Amino acid sequence: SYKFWATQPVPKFDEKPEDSRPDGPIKEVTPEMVPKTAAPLPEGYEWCELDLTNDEEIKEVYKLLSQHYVEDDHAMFRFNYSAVFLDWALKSPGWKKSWHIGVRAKGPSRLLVASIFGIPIKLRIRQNVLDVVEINFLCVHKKLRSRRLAPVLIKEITRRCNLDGVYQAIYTGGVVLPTPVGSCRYFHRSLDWSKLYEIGFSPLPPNSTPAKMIARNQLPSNTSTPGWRVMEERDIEPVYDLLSRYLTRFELAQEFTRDEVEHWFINKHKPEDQVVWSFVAEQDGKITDFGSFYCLESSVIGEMSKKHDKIRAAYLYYYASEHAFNPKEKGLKERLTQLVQDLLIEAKKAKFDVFNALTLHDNPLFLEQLKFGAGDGQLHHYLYNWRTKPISGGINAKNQP
Ligand code: YNC
Ligand code: MG
Repeated sequence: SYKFWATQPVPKFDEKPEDSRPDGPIKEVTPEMVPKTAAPLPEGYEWCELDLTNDEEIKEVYKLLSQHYVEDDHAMFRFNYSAVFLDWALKSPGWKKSWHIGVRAKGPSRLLVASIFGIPIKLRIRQNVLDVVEINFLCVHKKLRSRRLAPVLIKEITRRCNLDGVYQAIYTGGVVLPTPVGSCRYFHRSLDWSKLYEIGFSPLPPNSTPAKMIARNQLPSNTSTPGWRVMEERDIEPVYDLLSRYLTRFELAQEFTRDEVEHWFINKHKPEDQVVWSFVAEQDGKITDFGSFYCLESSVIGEMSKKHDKIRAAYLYYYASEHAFNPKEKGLKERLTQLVQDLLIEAKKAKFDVFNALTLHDNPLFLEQLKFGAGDGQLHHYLYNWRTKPISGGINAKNQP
């Protein structure tokens, strides 16, 4: 099996970690050998570039993904990335239209039936900093599944990145492919337990009652981190400085520019369209802490959709604290627990139903104490055309299909 992936520059499952070749590309690409044109598609379909500066085209991508993108294993929920989210996620600094690829049906409908997207980022993998493409939103219409279209899309985005001198990629997925560089699990923290119970997301544990579960998930009404407030434009530089230093703790992490900090963390939308929420703690004029989450709804698609049609989920995004560097301060575990509790309080205030986090970065320090429970979803992280030993923590937290 893995007929396609066996042909690609990714590690085989049986490559031993003790086989300690130095970090580096698996395959050298000769620029002259990169094809100048796209491979053909099956009869009746054609390639297109998606123009995300055009609201109509964003809506087409929204429609494809809202009907055909990732579902949970039991087909109860499907991610419902909003048009505003897609605009934010795909038009980050340095974005290129040529890395926003679609497949359309020929003929008058020109229906969008498949997509794959890349954005450029700088990624540090241990001691190496690389210009890579972050791949996301690979999607094929349900009626075109199992026709080997996905490999064609993957090869086409690879070709275009190679033409631009980019030879490595990072991507994530719930499916097991050769070979994860790291794997983590989703954890969930109920904010509206009753709603989550009604749609079959949260179980009622034996020996508990709904009243007990609601009480257990109560949060304080006020935040407790000293100097806590919404992040503003004037905080971009200090957050950039703090986050950059914080991310050096990890073996695999994105290297942000100042403009990326602005793009990813400053909300530019009206309240009903808000995608990202960011907060800082300021003490004596200094930013000591930073934390953020983003909004990603899921559609309820099974029987339960009669009760509620959407789950409003907040996903823990990046955070950083000076307490990681200052041994005189209170411990990092205690501080992060307080900071993320404040994010939970803010998410509750912003009417989220659930707060999700992965077991990466420093998250294992606070998940249990803050009453997150393990979900059944896994998320695997992959590198394309780069050999390195598996990584235990510290992975790019944003890329979550
Ligand atoms: C997947 N998620 O194993 P083998 S995540 C990569 N990522 O190949 P077909 C995947 N490969 O086993 P279908 C994959 N899922 O023969 C399947 N595959 O080697 C592999 N779902 O292709 C699979 N979105 O077209 C097999 O399958 C081959 O019709 C089979 O299409 C797959 O965005 C898919 O989960 C996922 O829309 C498009 O099921 C479809 O089933 C679908 O016959 C719902 O494909 C939505 C969904 C995936 C979300 C994501 C990250 C994608 C990363 C792609 C890899 C990028 C590599 C780097 C490229 C740039 C390099 C440079 C420079
Ligand atoms: Mg297919």
